[in-house]
Amino acid sequence: MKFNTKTIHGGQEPDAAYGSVMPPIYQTSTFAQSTPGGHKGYEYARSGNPTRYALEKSFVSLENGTYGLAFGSGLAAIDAVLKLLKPGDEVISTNDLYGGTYRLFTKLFENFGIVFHFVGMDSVQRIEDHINANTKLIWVETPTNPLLNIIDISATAKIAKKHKVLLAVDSTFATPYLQQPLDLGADIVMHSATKYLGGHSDLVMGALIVNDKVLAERLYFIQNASGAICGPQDAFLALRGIKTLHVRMQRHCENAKVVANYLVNHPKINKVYWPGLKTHPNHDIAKTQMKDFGGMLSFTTKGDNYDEAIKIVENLKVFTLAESLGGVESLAGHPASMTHVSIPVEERNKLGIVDSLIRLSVGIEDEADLIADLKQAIG
Ligand code: P1T
Repeated sequence: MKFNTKTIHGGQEPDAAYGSVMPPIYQTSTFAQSTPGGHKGYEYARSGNPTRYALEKSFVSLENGTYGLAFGSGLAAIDAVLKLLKPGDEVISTNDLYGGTYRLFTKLFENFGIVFHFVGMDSVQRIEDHINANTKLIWVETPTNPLLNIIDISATAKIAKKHKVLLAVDSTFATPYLQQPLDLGADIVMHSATKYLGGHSDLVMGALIVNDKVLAERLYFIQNASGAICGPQDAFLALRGIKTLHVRMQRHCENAKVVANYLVNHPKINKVYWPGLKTHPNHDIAKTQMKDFGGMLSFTTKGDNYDEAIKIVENLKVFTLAESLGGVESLAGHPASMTHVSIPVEERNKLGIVDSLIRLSVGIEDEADLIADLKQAIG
């Protein structure tokens, strides 16, 4: 089945009871048993729910995986991966990544004795240089949030395999429409389904997809033991959102290209971060591992100051100033004071997450309205 058919039919067939084309919302916490253990596949809804299972089958189909798990948020999914580890284990993580992931790693898991190395992953050699006998996990976010760096998944997977270390890829910005990390050698692909998979800014959810049975069983055990599942209503909404993933993503990419080209030629704009630009340092890797370049971009102004950036995001009218991304509507954010505030300021400045950085999640509105809005806001 091709990708554009999988979004609609992948892992789905009409419901066995009445032929309902959309999976019913099984709004229940428990399932009747005829005798202890005598049930129809489900016993308690933390352990499993048919609506959630339908969504997990869809995830698996989209990522060319074998096992899928749906969580109550993207961070709950990341939390489950980190619970595979023990005190003393070491993680090599992308240095430019979502502030909430950084916060989870440094403010929670460091307390449990996990050691993190935040590394610029533009050099695969740099990743290998940090591997030692305690290294258990390489955590890659690509494209990165908010600077849109692209990390070579295949090259990283080769190193992970050579050293028998797990490779997990947060593929939230790409979605399975643009890249499929398991096919490139990753062991775990993770999504904040809150974003493009849901696609309508109406739910919070996370996903993990893997191929290895033992790894899937360990993650399922963690999910069931810790309990960070998503509810059946949200599973239904995500399934509905996924049905248009391919058409939405195509349009997100087209609109982002128009916006990126507009900003590149704007006299007040300094840097534009979008992997589709030929001047982007990782453009060639993006071209090989992604189908298109995505709907996320960031930029700085020549004025390069906090007040100017804040004025621009406040002036926007079609773009809504808000955290999050990946919905049909365009959003603007100021990473230094919003999504990445958990990263220490010296670290942010070193990475390029400066006070003048503005991040756009380019939606699927008419491109002329988006450009007109940017024009009036930037001046
Ligand atoms: O918000 P949640 O569903 O828990 O997902 C966390 C997360 C994980 N990974 C990436 C790459 C993300 O961007 C996020 C969430 N990001 C935002 C809310 C944001 O505005 O960047």
